[in-house]
Amino acid sequence: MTKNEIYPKMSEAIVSGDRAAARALAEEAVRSGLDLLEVVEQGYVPGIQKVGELWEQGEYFLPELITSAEAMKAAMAVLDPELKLKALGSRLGGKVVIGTVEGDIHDIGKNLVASMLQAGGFEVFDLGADVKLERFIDKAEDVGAGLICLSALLTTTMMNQRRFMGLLHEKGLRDKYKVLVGGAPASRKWAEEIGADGYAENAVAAVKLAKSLAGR
Ligand code: B12
Repeated sequence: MTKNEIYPKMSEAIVSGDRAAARALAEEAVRSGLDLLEVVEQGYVPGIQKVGELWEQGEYFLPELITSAEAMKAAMAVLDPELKLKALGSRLGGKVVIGTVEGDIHDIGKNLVASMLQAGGFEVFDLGADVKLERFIDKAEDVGAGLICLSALLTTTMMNQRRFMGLLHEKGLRDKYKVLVGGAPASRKWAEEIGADGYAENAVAAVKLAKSLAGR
């Protein structure tokens, strides 16, 4: 299958919540030697974006969202190890701690950012979703990370990105780490307002920004 044939099928597999198809198409992409970063961005991400639109238009409800999210995870379970392998040769020592802030269980976007950072040569410590703010700091201290990435998808939980900045200041650690924020309600203006080091609207932009903050 060519890219033009396979990408719409990937998107469709996510929109229809077809886990088996999402997985099989990812396997086919790996077998055919396609650029897997492009596969994620141009094949699967448009699908999950479409799901978001359908939800906002009231056409999709929670069960559809959950099956689409599961399909996305099935595809990423195939692609992630391959992206990691690809990154091994180019690891340049940047360590990143990433997670979705406490109170928030959305993890699809965060997982994409984590995968792309890994593929971009960073060593990624993914704490998962609904992560206590202190854990980000504990982990970063533990592994000697330079960058902390906070994802938030709810207008309520984005306040935890602000709280996190306060916590870093309180602990006297603000200058030790670069902090990136992201997720649908965040913006460049928000990052500035809370004193974070940056905001990126998608996973590709996040990698670019992380590299420039890491001086690469
Ligand atoms: C899928 C989804 C779910 C799934 C999540 C499954 C999962 N495992 O993640 C389920 C069904 C579980 C869910 C639950 C809920 N959801 Co929901 N969900 C969505 C939906 C449709 C898509 C989110 C998504 O995955 N997008 C696709 C990914 C690829 O995009 P993304 O997350 O934005 O990530 C990209 C960028 O933002 C960026 N990025 C993300 N993180 C980071 C971090 C950094 C550091 C950087 C630099 C960049 C970055 O890069 C990513 C890749 O390009 C959105 C609607 C929308 N349009 O966003 C609603 C949405 C986020 N949900 C919403 C709500 C209200 C809820 C619930 C409260 C619903 C309920 N009543 O129970 C619960 C939340 C429970 C909780 N405590 O967290 C609202 C939030 C409203 C608000 N403004 O606060 C939204 C906006 C829908 C709406 N319009 O009402 N949801």
